[in-house]
Amino acid sequence: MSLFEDNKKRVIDDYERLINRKNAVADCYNGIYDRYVNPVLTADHAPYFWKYDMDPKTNPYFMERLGINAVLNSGALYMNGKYYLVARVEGNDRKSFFAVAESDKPTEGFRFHDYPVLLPDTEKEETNVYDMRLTQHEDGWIYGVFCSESKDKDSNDLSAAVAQAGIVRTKDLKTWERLPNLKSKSPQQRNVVLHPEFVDGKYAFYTRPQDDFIQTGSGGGVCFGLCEDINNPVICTEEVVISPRQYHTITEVKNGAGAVPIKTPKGWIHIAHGVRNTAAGLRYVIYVFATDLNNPSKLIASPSGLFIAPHKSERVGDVSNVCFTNGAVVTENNDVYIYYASSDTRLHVAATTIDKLMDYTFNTPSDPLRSVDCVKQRCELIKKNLEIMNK
Ligand code: M1P
Repeated sequence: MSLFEDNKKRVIDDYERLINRKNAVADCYNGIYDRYVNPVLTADHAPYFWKYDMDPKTNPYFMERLGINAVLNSGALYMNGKYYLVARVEGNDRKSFFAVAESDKPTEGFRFHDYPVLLPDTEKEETNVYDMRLTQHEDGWIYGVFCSESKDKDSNDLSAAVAQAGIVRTKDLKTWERLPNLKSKSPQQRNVVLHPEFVDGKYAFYTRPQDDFIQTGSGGGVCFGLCEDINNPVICTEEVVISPRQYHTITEVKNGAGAVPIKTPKGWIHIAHGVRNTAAGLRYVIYVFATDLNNPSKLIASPSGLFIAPHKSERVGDVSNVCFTNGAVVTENNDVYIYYASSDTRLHVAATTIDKLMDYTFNTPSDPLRSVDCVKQRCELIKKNLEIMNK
């Protein structure tokens, strides 16, 4: 065999082995969810024909021409018995794009469609796109809300950027119609999520107003606002804070909506992310809160602290110490799969059920916000347990 054929065979064999690899529950227990041993998507899941020129005349060494650096933050959908992920795929050139991967199983076997998503090019200043949240809305469309990033032309800083919420919609995850970017009072928006139901007859968005591209500044946390017309999307109400940033908590520096909220008999469960600062840089973890079924802007439960943090090798990657989610699905059996990325590098899954998620959300005590009260809270648990254990 020629060098070209040798290398091609190796690459194709490795790819097929990876896609067909079985996954298993990882050996770490908390009773809340199961982690899995292998990530569900990595840079190596990008098809070889996205990266290599397969023509021996123009690529005699079978060399990567357009490499993929990372596959991460993914919107998720469960539809007609199939699991769909719309992942953020980042090329070696640092530009991200969206691509749909699908599988018959929630925890393994994800294979990308032949072509990435071709977004209609309606925002001419847009340089980068990432982190799509997929909402199956009661109006019949599947909406994708994502970060649309462009250079901040008013700043002398070369890396200054503006983040806005881009909106697309589809019925089949193949053809995408682009709507105008969402308008709100905030100069910057990221981590915007569309609520799946009308609220007071209007479209409802979870927003994250921020003064700057990175710093939220005066932005108080995850907000909620309504929009009359999705074809001309403007937040027409005050953006009210529903999950505030708080001093000395996991949301001190910033937070942001994650997966589309999950409807349960007790309320809407939100799986979001919170960010704190450390001497080693920002630490991103996933946390949970719940809002009222009839008034999704009203916070009704706030379990204490983090829900998922980067674990073992998840801690290390392009942006280390990051755990981030923008997609979760619920099956007809009330199984819940939460797709989360680690360290802006690869995508994992955590599996739980609606019952467990409700138990966690509504029966985990909230953060008393001071060490002295946290230790009292823990002592009450210890006392109760020792009484049971010593009976
Ligand atoms: O690098 C960590 C995350 O940073 C951003 O989140 P936030 O807007 O809350 O800072 C996002 O760009 C996200 O993609 C990224 O994973």
